[in-house]
Amino acid sequence: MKKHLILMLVVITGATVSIAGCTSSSSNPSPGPVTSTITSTSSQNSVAIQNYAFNPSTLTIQKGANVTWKNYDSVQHTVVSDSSAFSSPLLNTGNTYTFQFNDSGSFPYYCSIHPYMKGTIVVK
Ligand SMILES: [Cu+2]
Repeated sequence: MKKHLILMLVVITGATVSIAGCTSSSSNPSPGPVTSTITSTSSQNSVAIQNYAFNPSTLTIQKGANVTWKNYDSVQHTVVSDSSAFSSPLLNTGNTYTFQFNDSGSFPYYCSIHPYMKGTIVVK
């Protein structure tokens, strides 16, 4: 009788864990408990500046998340928003620039030194 009860408890606990695991993995790709929208601020989104181009050229992120650009070229670049929402200083080789997006929308940007270099951050 007692053995039966323990076995049932194990089965129930196992089922609960697997359901919780499914739910969190499908709604949020990052590990850890799903508490609020704040979780997206900790996610690392990066754009490489390489060969006179932004890679990826279009990046979709969650509202409140950071984006970090890193210059891999041997020349200086900048990251300047079309709408002046953000603007980096001159980035030397290996330098990074990080901006937090607290407003949703589409944010096209370019390099002020090479205006043909274009990218877009989409904030959902
Ligand atoms: Cu440039």
